Amino acid sequence: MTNFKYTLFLLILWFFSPLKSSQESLAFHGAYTFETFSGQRACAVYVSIFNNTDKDFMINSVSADVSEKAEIHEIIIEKEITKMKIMKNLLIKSKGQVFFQPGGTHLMLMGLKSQLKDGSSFSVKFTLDDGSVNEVKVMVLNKKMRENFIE
Ligand SMILES: [Cu+2]
Repeated sequence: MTNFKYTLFLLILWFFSPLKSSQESLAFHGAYTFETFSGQRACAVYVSIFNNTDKDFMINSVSADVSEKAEIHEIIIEKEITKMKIMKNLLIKSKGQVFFQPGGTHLMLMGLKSQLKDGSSFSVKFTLDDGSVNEVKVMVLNKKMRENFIE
């Protein structure tokens, strides 16, 4: 049942996040986060990034309209302790892809300006090394969906 729900969920996510038709830049797909509780100051955003172009792209900075700060974090394990480490930039090679997902690389929003409600959405901007900006819509999901992602 859980698997079915998960598959269905991915299909829905896919449906609501059309790929950019232009192959000139990176394609961002299915960006989501989970609703926050009142007073929560940070949250993680997950997204799949595809580079179908013939050149490499570097993500140099990220910003969100709902937070004061946005950073790309990777998860590292140091002396058996899991830590988040900031990535100053992220290279996405030609024909490559990067998946931001729970337990792995993610986008961290810090200094949330308001509570993120289930069913709402907001935008995140990824600035690339060629100076272009990709605006990506992030869907806010019910916390209960989380159990389908983390085993
Ligand atoms: Cu983080």
